[in-house]
Formats: sequence, C-alpha cells, structure tokens
Amino acid sequence: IDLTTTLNKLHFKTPLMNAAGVHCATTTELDDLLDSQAGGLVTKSATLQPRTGNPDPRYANLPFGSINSMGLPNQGLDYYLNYANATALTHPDFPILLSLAGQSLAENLQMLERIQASAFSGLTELNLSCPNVPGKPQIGYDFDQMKTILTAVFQTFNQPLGIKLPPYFDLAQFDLVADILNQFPLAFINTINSVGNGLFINLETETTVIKPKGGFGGIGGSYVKPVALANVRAFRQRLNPAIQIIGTGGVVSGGDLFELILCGADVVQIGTTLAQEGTPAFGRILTELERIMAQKGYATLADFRGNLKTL
Ligand code: RRO
Repeated sequence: IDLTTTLNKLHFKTPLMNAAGVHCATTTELDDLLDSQAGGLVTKSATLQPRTGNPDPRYANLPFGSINSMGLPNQGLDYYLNYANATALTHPDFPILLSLAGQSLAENLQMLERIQASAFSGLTELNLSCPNVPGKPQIGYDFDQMKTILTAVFQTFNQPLGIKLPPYFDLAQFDLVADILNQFPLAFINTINSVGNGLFINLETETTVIKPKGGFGGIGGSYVKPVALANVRAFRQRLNPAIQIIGTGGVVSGGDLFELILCGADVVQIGTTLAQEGTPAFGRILTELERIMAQKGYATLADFRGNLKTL
C-alpha cells in the first residue's frame, strides 16, 4: 500500500504529521518527530521574541479530547528557523513547516522577511487562529483583517505559504472566507485549529480545569472531529484546486484519518492524540489506515481522496 502524498511539491512518505503546538516546541521534541512514522513536521507557532505563555495549569486531558490555553509559549522564530535549516541538511527529504503567529501585521512581515532571507526551503504556515492570547481576537473570524493581512503578506513574501484557520460553523462563512482565499496564491490551508473558548468543569470540585482566561480554552480531540470533517469538506468544495488542504481535528484512529482524506485532505495532522500517546500514535494510526485501505481495495490515497458520497 502506497501512503505517500505531496504538499506543494514536498514529498511525504506518510500523510500524517503533528499539529502545530504539540510535541514541537523544543529540539528534543522535534527530533522525536524526525524519528517517527510522521511524514513531515511543523514547529510550534513562533513569535519574533521567545514567550513564556499563560500560567499553569494550561492544558488538560478530557474524556474525549483536550482543552488548552497555552498562550503561545515558544522559543522565538530564530530557534525554529535554525532548527529547520540545520535539519534540511541532515534530513533533506523530510518536509518541514514553520508556523508563525506574530501578534501584529508588522511582526508577521518581519518574520517572513527573516525566513525569506534565510536558506529555508520548507513551507510556511501563518497561524490566523490562536484562540488563547488574552486581548487578541482570532484573525480568522475578522474577514476584513484577514484580507488586509494576506494582501500585505503576499506583497512581501514570494515563497510557499499556507494559513491555519479557525473552525467555521455557517455555510455563509465558508462562502465568504473561500471567496477571500481564492484571491491569493496560497499553497494550502490548514483546517481546523482548536474550537476556541470552550469550557470544561470538574463536577466534584466545581472548578475549571485550566487557569488562564477563567477556564476558557481551545477544545481538541474527538469532540471536534465532525467540525474538522465539515471544514475540510466545505473548503474543498469551494477553494481553487491549486490550494491544497491540511486536515486537522479529532483524529484518533485510522478510520478518522481515512474520513478526513475522504473529505479532501492532502495531509492530516494530529494534536490531542499525539499529546496523549506520544509519537507511537503515528505508526498505530497509519497501520489502522492500511488495514482499512486493504479491506476496501484501495492502493493509494488518491483512490479515495475527496470522494465522499452524499445521499
Ligand atoms: O499556544 C496556544 O495557546 C495555542 C495556539 Br498559538 C493555537 O493556535 N491553538 C491552540 O489551541 N493553542
């Protein structure tokens, strides 16, 4: 069975990788990804300067997923850019995505200029959907601001770029956002980020389970799979075919991975499951996918990608 896929001409030996933020904040964690069955890796969303993020506890496992309000703790762009450029020499065939989450347009443009001036040959993912920085609304929900940012970014940056989107919940939003995105030479979109500002409660203690923002945080895991499937499907039906899709959200099993590809995902990311199981999750889920494909008589991902049937 052939599990290979491509994203903007980068060759992935498997379609599964980490989601930004999970197991990718330090060189130790990133090296684990290189040694796993992941087909590629993405680094923790970076800002120009290092950040410590929100106070602990800021991540909790839930019965069917997770809640987080990390608040963008990261080592700063240069740390991840240096790692990516060094790894390109030792692992030339391993696709690397750099995630950026500048706190202003100017900061994003400065980071893009640094990337462009370096030897970086991977893909850049601009995170327009962090739900957890106090006082900073998710850009992906402000369509005018999104268009302004993309206009400025594509005037500056001439290398392959994708964006990480928040989940949308209305068909009119899918229409509006796709209309904007189709005006730009995006390499890919990544959908979805966590479902922002959920609230989980410990019934016994009557308290929230995380501290920042009064307990509100981004929800991931099985809770969000139907939202992820819908967002991948809705954007695949609306976007220019040249814009590829990374599907993220709620992948626990090979069946979940199959379903996201059936909705049109070119590459699939795991967040909560990777946080809970560590890097062995890649091999487990991919083995489950191979069994499903063999049973159905599919030899490649292209045999079923985007082929969801409706009633
Ligand atoms: O660091 C975070 O709190 C965080 C980010 Br930047 C994001 O994009 N998504 C998320 O769930 N957490």
